[in-house]
Amino acid sequence: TKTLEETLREVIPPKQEQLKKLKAEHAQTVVGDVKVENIIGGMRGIKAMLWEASVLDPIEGIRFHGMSIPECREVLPPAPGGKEMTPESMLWLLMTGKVPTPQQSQQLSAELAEKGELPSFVEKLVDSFPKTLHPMTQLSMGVAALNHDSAFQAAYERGVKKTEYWAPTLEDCINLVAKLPSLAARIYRNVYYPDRPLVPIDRNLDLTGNYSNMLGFGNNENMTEYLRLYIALHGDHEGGNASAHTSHLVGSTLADPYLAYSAALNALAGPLHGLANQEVLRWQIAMQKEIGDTITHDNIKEYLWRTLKSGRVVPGYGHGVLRNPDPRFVALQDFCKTRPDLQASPTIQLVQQTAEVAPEVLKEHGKTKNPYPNVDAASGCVLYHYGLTEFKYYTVIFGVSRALGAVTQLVWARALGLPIERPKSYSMDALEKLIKN
Ligand code: AMX
Repeated sequence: TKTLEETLREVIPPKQEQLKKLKAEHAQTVVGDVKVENIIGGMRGIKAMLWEASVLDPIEGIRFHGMSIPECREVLPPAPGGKEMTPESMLWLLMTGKVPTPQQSQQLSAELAEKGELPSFVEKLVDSFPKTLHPMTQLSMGVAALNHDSAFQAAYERGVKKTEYWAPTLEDCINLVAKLPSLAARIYRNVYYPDRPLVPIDRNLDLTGNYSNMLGFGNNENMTEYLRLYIALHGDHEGGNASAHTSHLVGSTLADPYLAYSAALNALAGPLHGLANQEVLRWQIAMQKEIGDTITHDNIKEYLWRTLKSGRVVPGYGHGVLRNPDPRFVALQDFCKTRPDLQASPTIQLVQQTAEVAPEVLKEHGKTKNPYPNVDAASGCVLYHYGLTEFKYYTVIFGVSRALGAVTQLVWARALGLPIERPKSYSMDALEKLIKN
């Protein structure tokens, strides 16, 4: 059976041809226009990036190489003994556009386990951080430091040809994905359980099996399965979101994948983006405390209005592109619906009931273009129920996941020879001049 690199060697040339043809035949074809509102509105709506692995439809949600989330859950291989698609299977799909065989997926798991250990200087670096340093800052710094051993950087210094850039980039990307669980789990242990012994990588486990084990949930197969689904689902959300775009932008300078992804993690750490999952749980728990045991739609509604009237956003609702409930939210809810223990959890019930009430309240409030839940509305409550109650850590799990899409793009950007990013900006005066002409 073919390895990931061998499969990529087959799929890259036809894509290179496709791009050549697009350039030759359509370089001047207009596919949209730019309005002043796009320029002052965070570039929203401008079609301005090439991103191969996934496309986000405002109504349907994300598709990975054309496949919806339910389709992926159906066909992507699970871990041995499990049911949920694994992040390795998703990575294979994102990178190659093909569904891996169970054997290929397991082969990739074995490669990741083999490469999963951290260099000792990174372990020492992470161990030296104060416990009070946010886990996302720790993750970003740890990832940046991994560039010490970058294969791309070494190849670039040797003067490797541009057409060969993608292969050492792939090597770095696989190493990065492999090392993220050890790094992320070390941060968790250092910050919250400094007396616990560190758990070594088990070569017989998949990436998430090891991550769950290192976090201390190895004997809870439901939690491990949830993490597999969570990490596979959050892997990619097309290119324009802040973390993915940051990784692509930094990578377009030919900075190595560790530097590019470290930058992406800093974008993910903002409360309007990945940090929202930490905020959702904090907000739901505060609601739970205030409302007490008798949860009704009316008292949830009242709490929602209080949040909005105090000038805050409702975390976990709204989206830059989506105009419907997020299918990732639906998939996580679906996971809960099949498990009676989760259905009985008061926190999960509160999250579900909030999702029944919030869209109407947000519509009445009349500001957000999308009153429906996004993935972050649901992702934290299951972690909380299974005992991972430290919300400040939640975005780190998102950070372990988002690497799947980011590294895929780094490999493809180099395989396709995409240039350094450089959009045009205007001052307001220059914009007014442009309008007058
Ligand atoms: N609660 C209250 N107000 C909201 C809102 C929410 N959940 N979502 C949007 N709005 C407000 C905006 O703040 C904005 O108000 P303003 O005109 O006073 O500035 C107005 O509605 C219009 O915003 P929009 O065009 O609908 O959204 P956007 O594209 O500018 O922003 C997002 C998208 C996600 C940042 C925004 O919906 C938000 O802040 N949501 C809450 C935080 C959150 O859940 N983020 C996670 C998103 C998913 C992810 O990246 N992980």
